[in-house]
Amino acid sequence: MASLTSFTDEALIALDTFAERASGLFSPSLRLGVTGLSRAGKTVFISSLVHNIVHGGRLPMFEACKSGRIARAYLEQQPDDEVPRFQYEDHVASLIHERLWPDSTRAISEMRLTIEYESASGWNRLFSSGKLSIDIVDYPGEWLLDLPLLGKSYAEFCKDAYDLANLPVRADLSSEWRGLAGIAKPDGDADETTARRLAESFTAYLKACKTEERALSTLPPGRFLMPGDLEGSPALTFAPLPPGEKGRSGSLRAMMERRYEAYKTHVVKPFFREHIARLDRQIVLIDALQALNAGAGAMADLERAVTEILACFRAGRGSVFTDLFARKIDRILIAATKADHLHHESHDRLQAIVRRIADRAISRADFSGAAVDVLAMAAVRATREGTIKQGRDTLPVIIGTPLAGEEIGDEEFDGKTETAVFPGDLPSDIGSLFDGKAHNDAALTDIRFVRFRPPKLERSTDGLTLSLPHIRLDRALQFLIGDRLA
Ligand SMILES: Nc1nc2c(ncn2[C@@H]2O[C@H](COP(=O)(O)OP(=O)(O)OP(=O)(O)O)[C@@H](O)[C@H]2O)c(=O)[nH]1
Ligand SMILES: [Mg+2]
Repeated sequence: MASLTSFTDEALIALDTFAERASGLFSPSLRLGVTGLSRAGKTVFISSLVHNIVHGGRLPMFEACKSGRIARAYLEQQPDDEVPRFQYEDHVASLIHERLWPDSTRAISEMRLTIEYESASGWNRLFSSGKLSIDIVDYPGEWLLDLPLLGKSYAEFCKDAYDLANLPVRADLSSEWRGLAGIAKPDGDADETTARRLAESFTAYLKACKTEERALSTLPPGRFLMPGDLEGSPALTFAPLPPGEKGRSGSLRAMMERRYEAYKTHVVKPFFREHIARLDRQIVLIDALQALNAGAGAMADLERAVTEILACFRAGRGSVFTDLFARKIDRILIAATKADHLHHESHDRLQAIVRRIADRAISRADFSGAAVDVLAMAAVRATREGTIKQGRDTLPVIIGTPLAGEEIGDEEFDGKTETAVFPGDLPSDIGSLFDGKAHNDAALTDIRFVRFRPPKLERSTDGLTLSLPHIRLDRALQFLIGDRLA
């Protein structure tokens, strides 16, 4: 991979990191990266994490909480004034009171959660402040897709885009854009109308790849799917051209290349520098169920996206910035999200699938020096478990309220009725999901995948609403921050 950033970026990041470490001596803080492609469950994870810590949720595997050492947890003013605050209260209100999931995140936001605790050991009590601030940033998952672009020239971007567009799972969706690009004249004079048409057509192709039926993941540039404040901006008016020689000055290819480079410099690098390079710990959320449901092409594409993105966290060794950065993220948790869609008997298999996706990513990137763990979890548990009798068999089922419009077979749900669903099993031989022999358009498992509404919360005897139920959020917290509260 080409060098990630220029010297100026390296110096800036080194300076930032140094300043933060120095200030961290006085008031300990930890930047937790919640990484995940769009719809992986970042916003729900952040909301549930804060709600459970602030409201003393059931977190038996989170040691500080279990042993009653957390005195107080609250939201505080965040460190970066220029970043909007994460709308925690709104997200929790809609999850709990309206039983609605948050909308797709359209812009960046940040929040600081401060935990006051009592150290477990007398020694630590003497030297620690008994206070830890956790800074968390939420952003549209699409933007992560841009990080790998930092290491790619325009020529490499074009080649990769064409290689992907020709895959069986994409060829029909990309044909219109490839047709347009095929008749454009890369060496002809730069022309704004052609550039705009190509960018629009390429964007339409990326959007089509993202629909539920295809559920593809490797879809850069991320701002084409989620422009944020760049909506309609000329910074997004470029597209890949058929691979070829470098364009002469003034040509369409030269203009596209210039805009691609400007996109990296003015859009991608600042995001990387300000939000990604400063992380101390990271949880990577992976929604494998969506891809499994869509087929082998979607699984391969998910693995590709995760591998490329994780490589950015450990790329280009040997520079001032990467050496600093590489030492910084010391714990990475890879989490299979939405495990509440499966009966707990399948959780181990879901975990194994995500471990397999991550194993490949980790073996290609260099994660030495960081502790890595893998976990199947649900930040918000929307279902409970039960059994139903069918003839002489007893089937494990999950019970929840499917979202309005969800279907199983001929049945369409109304969003109000609680239903028992037999979710089906994940295969015991997960190798078959990755060996590429399965058909692209065939689902890989017989899981019955429906989305559920957030759960109806129980009330305690004194009428208080209990905190959001989850699966293994406590284990995730113990791994991510447990040692900092020891
Ligand atoms: N059942 C269940 N569904 C979940 C859970 N977490 C997320 N979901 C579902 O996944 C969808 C996406 O979750 P978000 O938290 O909005 O995902 P995100 O990663 O923030 O997505 P972007 O903002 O688009 O990047 C939600 O609307 C829910 O349908 C969970 O723990 N359990
Ligand atoms: Mg979100």
